[in-house]
Amino acid sequence: MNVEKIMSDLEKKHPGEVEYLQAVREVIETIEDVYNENPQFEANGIIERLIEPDRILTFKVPWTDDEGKVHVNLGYRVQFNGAIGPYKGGLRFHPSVNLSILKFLGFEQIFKNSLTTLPMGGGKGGSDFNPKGKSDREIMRFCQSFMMELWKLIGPETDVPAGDIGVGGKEIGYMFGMYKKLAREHSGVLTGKGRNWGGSLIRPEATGFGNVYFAKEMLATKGETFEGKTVVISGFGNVAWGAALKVTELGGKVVAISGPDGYVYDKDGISGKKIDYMLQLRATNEDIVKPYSYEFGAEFHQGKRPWEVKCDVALPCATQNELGKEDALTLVKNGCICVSEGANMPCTPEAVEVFLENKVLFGPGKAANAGGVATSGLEMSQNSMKLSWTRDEVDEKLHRIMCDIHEACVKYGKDDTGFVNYVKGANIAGFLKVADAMVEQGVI
Ligand code: NDP
Ligand code: 2IT
Repeated sequence: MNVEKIMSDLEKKHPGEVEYLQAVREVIETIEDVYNENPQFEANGIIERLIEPDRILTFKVPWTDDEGKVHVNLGYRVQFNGAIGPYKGGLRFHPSVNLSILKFLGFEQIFKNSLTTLPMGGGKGGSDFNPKGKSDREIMRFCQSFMMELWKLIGPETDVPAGDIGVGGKEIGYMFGMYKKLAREHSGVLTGKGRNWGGSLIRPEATGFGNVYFAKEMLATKGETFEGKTVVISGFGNVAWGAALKVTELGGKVVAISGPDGYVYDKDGISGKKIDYMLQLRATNEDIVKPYSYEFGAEFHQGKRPWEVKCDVALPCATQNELGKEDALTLVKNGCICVSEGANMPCTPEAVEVFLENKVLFGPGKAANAGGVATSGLEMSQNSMKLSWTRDEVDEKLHRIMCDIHEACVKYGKDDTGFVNYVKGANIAGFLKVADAMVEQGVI
């Protein structure tokens, strides 16, 4: 494989799709050796077939606001690769959404889903719709309009979307309602459903829990635990709150958490009812973290990112490319020993390089945040069997899966000095399973 040739051809075909090109480059650079050692991959054009999505659906989503004004957003579904199972991946509603972002997310999802050990292909979708400041009825009308197009492409054995940024239980509910009406079936077509209509326990907190389980395994390779560790988390969404809960449960102290308005530093730790309070703030759609500082006497740092806070462990859980080289250097200087990505691709390639050079335990998103989609996979299993597992059963399976993912990363990422490059490990382990399946299924 010639990495530079592949990248320059791809760039010519898709100019300006920076996030997508960034994600592809990271994977192909790390799998190059394994690819070249297996001539059947080149003979079957695996890389050329893997880096282009199977198909992309683009559609308009018209909806009417509470004042009667008509709006038009763009909707997408990228079905990237279905070699090991039905397409599976979230839907993102955020004004920044474009095809480059959804293609990067769909591409990452292929390897992440492969790592979970469950039979799921990779996909992603969403819209540039901004749910912030919208009423419930506006969100409902948008979700219904979105599903009136999307339903033709998805199904419990074809493509199973879920949540991501801006899409939580409420949006999944509205979309499921419309799918059910159009398809005339009550099935596991979406995950992250409500508990009473097919949802799985633990799914809302699964990504955050899984991220902390993964970090726990990384720390254990150095004889360390979360007990007494200082932790900093970015974002305050679905992923961040699950991570904050689990860190606290394992004896760590979350001292900073960020929202769109800046970050709070609370030396006493953000736990228990303080997390409940932040969840309430989030539900109001207002500034997220500033009121926290009044309520609990914590410091508020307007418009700043939390990476300047001294910590042992950093968990970036907001969005892509939110932690750059300077942030990474600051974290290293302050003694941070572990970074585990709750978000997808939150660290820039330059930041990742800093962590690897300084032998920081670095868990890439496609391994470290796979707990969310893994629990979606467990939801699909429960739907197929028409039964539901207890909280403990789901949590135990999630924990096992995260340990297995860690083991796979170590298997393929450990070098002669004993250092584990989890980026390389995750990419190779995720890739091999998909590539073997593609070879076995022929050129399609
Ligand atoms: P939420 O919408 O619940 O929260 C996202 C948080 O990130 C919010 O605080 C949001 O602030 C902030 N954010 C979003 N976009 C941007 C941006 N462009 N710039 C700065 N801040 C931003 O989403 P989730 O918690 O579900 O997702 C967070 C991350 O985790 C994403 O990268 C997602 O892909 C990833 N992930 C999610 C999984 C899931 O199951 N939900 C599973 C695996 C990964 P604001 O509202 O102001 O934009
Ligand atoms: O990025 C992700 O893995 C998710 N948003 C979850 C996808 C899913 O299908 O549960």
